Amino acid sequence: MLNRIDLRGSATDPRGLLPRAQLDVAAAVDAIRPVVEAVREHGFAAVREATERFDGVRLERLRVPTEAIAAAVEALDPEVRAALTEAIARARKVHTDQRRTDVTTQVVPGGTVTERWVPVSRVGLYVPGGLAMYPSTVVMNVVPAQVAGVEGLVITSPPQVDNGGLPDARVLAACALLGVDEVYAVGGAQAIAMLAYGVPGECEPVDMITGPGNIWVTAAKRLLRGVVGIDAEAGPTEIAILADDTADPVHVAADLISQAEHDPLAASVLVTPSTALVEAVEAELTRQVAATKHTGRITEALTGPQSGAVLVDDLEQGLRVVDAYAAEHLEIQTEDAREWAMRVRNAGAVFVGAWSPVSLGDYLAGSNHVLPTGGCARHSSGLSVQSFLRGIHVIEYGEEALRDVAGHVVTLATVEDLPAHGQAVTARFSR
Ligand code: HSO
Ligand code: ZN
Repeated sequence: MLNRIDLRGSATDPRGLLPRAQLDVAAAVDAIRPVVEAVREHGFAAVREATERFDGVRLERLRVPTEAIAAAVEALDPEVRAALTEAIARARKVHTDQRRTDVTTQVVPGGTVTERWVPVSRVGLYVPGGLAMYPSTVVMNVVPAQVAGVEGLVITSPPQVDNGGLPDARVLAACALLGVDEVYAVGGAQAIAMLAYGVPGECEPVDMITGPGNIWVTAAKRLLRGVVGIDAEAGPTEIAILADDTADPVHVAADLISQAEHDPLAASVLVTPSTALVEAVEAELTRQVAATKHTGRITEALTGPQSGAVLVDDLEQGLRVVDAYAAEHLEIQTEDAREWAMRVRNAGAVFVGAWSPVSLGDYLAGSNHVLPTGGCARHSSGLSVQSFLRGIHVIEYGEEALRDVAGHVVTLATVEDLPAHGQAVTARFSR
């Protein structure tokens, strides 16, 4: 089922070895530009017109009444409620421990620099409403923002015809469980424009937008980057597994399938020195794929050019391969898995050993599941408390401390031909 890539005996750079799906976001930007412009110029009328056209819903108000949010959690299946509640509690526990503290450095006596971590004031979270409607993603975006101390947290999600023009009931329920009550029934590019520019009388503009979305949403975020802060552009999900003979093929196959379930463009990659494991995993894939629900899109993902089984000489070469690939999710299913995991340099998140599957991390490990895709793990991290904080340097020098260093300031100002910079210091001492 998987493409075979044999790198044994090869010294070539493994980068670019597995193709990654490319979406044409640039073309989509041109398509959504008029919608974004209309929202900026005409506000409510334009959001309403776009919503009628794209979602088939005529909105009287953009904001969801708070009673509807409360009603959604009342109607939620108790088992779903218990699972979401536990997911929220675990994510809160982990993210709370990870909040950074302010650091003050005494540079010289009488001269300090403090780094203050200050939350973004107002954040908009986009929650998709179609195939990829995930209450767990609401949790993964809202929890770090709340732990960071974001005060204005708003959620927007497309209105559903079958939910009386409100967003999906599970999304509303997740909002209620997280204590978010500012929710809008708006989706697509018009939602991103609403958040970025605001809609007079309906929605105040936000400072930053996070959350996944389809290509139109991604295009609108790209267009409005700069007007507002934007999180990373999420591509199709990816799992890489570094495994040796000690790995259980049943686990390996199940985990490759689990992320392939998201999308026909999802990538599932096995990296191993063991031909026996590849054969055993192939047999398991055939058996398990036939027995699971979304056989069609899983088969498409597993057989696509973005997925494969990579044979390597040994785990050292395997480590170089997974580092070059920089997967969103990396599982280590080897002997001494922890040691290998600690040597990984590029991955969105690393899952260690037989009992830490990616799907645990998707929901209940306590870690965040919003992670860099498309090789962005080489330079970026997943969503965290840090994503919602800005480090502001606070500089506080006294007279003597400034006097002591004044000569150096003047020297550097002169060398850059910016004498007024130097004079701003010397003027303080020349009277
Ligand atoms: N694996 C996805 C997140 C997710 N899985 C949501 C299930 N629901 C991207 O990390
Ligand atoms: Zn997932």
